[in-house]
Amino acid sequence: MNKFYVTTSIPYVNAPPHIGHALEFIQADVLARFQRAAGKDVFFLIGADEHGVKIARAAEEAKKATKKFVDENTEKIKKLLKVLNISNDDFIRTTDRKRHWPGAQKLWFKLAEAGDIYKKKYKGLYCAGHEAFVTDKDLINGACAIHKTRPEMIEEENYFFRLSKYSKKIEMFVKSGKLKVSPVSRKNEILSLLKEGLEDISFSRPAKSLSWGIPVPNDPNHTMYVWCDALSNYITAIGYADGGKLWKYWPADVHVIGKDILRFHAAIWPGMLLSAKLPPPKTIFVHGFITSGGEKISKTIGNVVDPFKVVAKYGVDALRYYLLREIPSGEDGDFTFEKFEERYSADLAKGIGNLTARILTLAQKGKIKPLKNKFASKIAKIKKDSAQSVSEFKFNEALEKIWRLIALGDKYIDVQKPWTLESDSKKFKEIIGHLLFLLLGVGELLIPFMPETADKIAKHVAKSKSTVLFPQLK
Ligand code: ME8
Repeated sequence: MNKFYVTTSIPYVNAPPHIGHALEFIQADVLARFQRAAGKDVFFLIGADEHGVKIARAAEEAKKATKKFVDENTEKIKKLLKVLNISNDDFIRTTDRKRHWPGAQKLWFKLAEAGDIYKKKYKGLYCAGHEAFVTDKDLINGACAIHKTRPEMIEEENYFFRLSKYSKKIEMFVKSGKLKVSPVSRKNEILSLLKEGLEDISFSRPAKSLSWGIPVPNDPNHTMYVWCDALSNYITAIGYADGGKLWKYWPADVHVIGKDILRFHAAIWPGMLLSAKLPPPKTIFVHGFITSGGEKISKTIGNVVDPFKVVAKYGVDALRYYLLREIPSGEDGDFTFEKFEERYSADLAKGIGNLTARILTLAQKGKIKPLKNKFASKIAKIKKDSAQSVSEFKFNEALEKIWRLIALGDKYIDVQKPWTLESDSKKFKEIIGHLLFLLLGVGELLIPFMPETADKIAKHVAKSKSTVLFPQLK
């Protein structure tokens, strides 16, 4: 099987995309680029979650027509993908009536056919932030622990999905690794939930309280629950409704998601797939949350980090590097401009930037070809080790290993002092030849992480022309 299908979650478009979304896009992009470079037939999907109470309300508050409001915010996601140099092959919107609606409705039919959809009167607390019913466990002093807002008491007749029926099977999938959940801490978290047994979940809302969504097939008085609509994006985008050449990509090899939506992906989604007689995704990789100065990122606190501004000031690869290197990929991590500038200065300007400039400035002095023998085995070893880290989703470790090669290059120059030699001497050419080979190796290793830098290195080595990859900060 030479295919590799990777997805990110689809952000809600109630607000412009933030640094947390950037992290997720970049992590998934590393996986896609890594597998492409390894020769896999990659399909990389991103999208936008455009339905639900939260979005309809945000549009109202902005005094905009809902469609116009979601169009604008989705455009911002697409713009961010460009700015971050994300190599997604496709983009699915849940308001897409050609691809997404028919697929989501077909899935509903399949669940109904399996006898897994039924109607029930229900009374519960609904948190619009979660787009889910919550229980007392989710509340602190009556307010949602995550969103800090009071959930609404709702009593209505809804369609339910018989998730309870699949609880044991999903547990088996996760336990056995047929559905791998990474890191292991998240696997344990979901297993403890599965051990308690899953309850059936509400799968629709009356159209009078939620009209911004996909109508339930054959019952326009009901709108599909936003999570049922959203999760199905992973299959509707690749032609679930009517087959076609993209369908070969299912099951997904990796869903990249954040820790707050683990339950939806590792419990509800496999349940839906089981009911529809489709295989589960192979792996769910769960990243942590980015805080800003140690606090949850929030408009009220005023610590929102705008990824567009960071890229405009420091360049795309500086942001990619920071998010991949400083945030331990499966855990929470912090963003501050102070830390960002520290990393930038030490690892980029003085690290890879300086090494590249030193080598290429010296290489300009003569027509020097990269020489393979000295560093080849070291590079091969780091390639293998960093690939292992990527396969475990440990992007920070992979980069740390690649930076060892940079340190090795620096040390070699300092010891050999090539600037003390005649530039047409054999020794000089040899030393610089080894260094050029090392630099090419670094560049190649960086392709998935910092594609623009990797490209610049390859081009400048080919032309023997010096360059400033990361200018010193003023
Ligand atoms: O959950 N740091 O959308 P969303 C890191 N539409 N990641 C963060 C983050 C932070 N501070 N805040 C959010 C949704 N995320 C649904 C998904 S998928 C079928 C539907 C992550 O915009 C979050 O964990 O609230 C999730 O993976 C992604 O951003 C989108 O979050």
